[in-house]
Amino acid sequence: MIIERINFRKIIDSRGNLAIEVDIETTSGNGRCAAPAGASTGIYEAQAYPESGINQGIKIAQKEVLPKLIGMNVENQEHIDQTLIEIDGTDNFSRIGGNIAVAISLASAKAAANGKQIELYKYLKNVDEIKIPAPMGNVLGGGAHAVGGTDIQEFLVTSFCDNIMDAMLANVAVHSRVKNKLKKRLPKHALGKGDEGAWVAPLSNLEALEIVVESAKEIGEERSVEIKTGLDMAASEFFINNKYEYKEMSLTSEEQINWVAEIIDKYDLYSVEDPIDQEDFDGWAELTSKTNALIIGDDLYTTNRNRIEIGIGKKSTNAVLIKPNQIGTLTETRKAIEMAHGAGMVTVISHRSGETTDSTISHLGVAFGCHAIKTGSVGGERIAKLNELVRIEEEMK
Ligand code: 2PG
Ligand code: MG
Repeated sequence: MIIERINFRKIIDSRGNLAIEVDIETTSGNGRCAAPAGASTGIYEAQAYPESGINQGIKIAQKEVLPKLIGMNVENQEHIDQTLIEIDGTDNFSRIGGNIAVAISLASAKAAANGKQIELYKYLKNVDEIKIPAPMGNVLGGGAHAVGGTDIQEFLVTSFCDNIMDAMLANVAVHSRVKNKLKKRLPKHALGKGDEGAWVAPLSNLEALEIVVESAKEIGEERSVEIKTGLDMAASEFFINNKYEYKEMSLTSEEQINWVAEIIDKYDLYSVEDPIDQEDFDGWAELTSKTNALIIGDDLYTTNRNRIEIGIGKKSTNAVLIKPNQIGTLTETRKAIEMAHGAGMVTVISHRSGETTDSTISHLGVAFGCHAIKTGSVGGERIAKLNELVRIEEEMK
């Protein structure tokens, strides 16, 4: 499975921004992968493209990566990924772009799976027993993903069912119940959607939370399905001069920890992502020690093993969000997941707010034993990943 040709192509993502898509052709199979883009990016994540933009990244990749990778065996993933890291030469892929690196890395794995004529999840599988991760879907929100919504970026539901379709449908039903409640509550307001297809409405954070909790409870009872509510606070986005600045209040770090612990308790929240600023490992640990909910580090860790190691040492979280383009290679993504699982932490593989119809993360989530997959509940680029899980489940059976 020797790489014969690599093609770089510009496409657009769900926000209409340019995105990279990479095709890799080998002597026996081909792979294609496109990279997504974040809006609320962590300061420690890989830089998506070089300072001067995607064109410069493609130019460097064509000139420097291509000659090194042509002739390599795509089954040698670690070698490919190490080569990408070495050619880039920075610690955050700022020269060739983390998105270009991750698209090359994942397209290589897809070419290898294709060459073996097996599905990617099977090719990558590194756990004894595979299962479909539970779908975690954004139903209401704001933050950096919308104009005029809540300070909290995402109000999410996770449904647990015996099959992925029932779980997807339960999430969708909550999304639609939230719309009905918003229509009733704000009859004169136009209702919008954010970047991930979640509803956006002029509500306070707690009003929004109550609507989602109520909707999840109703749908759960109607369908006899276990539906849990969670948040992605993306708190680093509104942590300004050492204060958490909400529209309706301003909290010190200590007050934030207590407030989050209180709402977890009051609303029986299942998961809270990025409740604390990305630099405050100790603040995270304090919150985690106060609750049984999943406290998920996204901007805190940026899928980076060095940072996950600090979090393990300090007991900062009990869960890690995984986004391959935060770290730039498949090997690093896999090792980050293994490190988290090794420390008894739960992992959630995740889309970005700017997405393409690429569904590689669905395969990674299954192959690497992630507990859940955060990938929206509706919208073409979101359902591309969900529907791929339907296909994977069918094939698994
Ligand atoms: C997040 C993601 C995805 P973004 O914060 O978890 O929901 O958003 O891609 O904008 O970082
Ligand atoms: Mg997040």
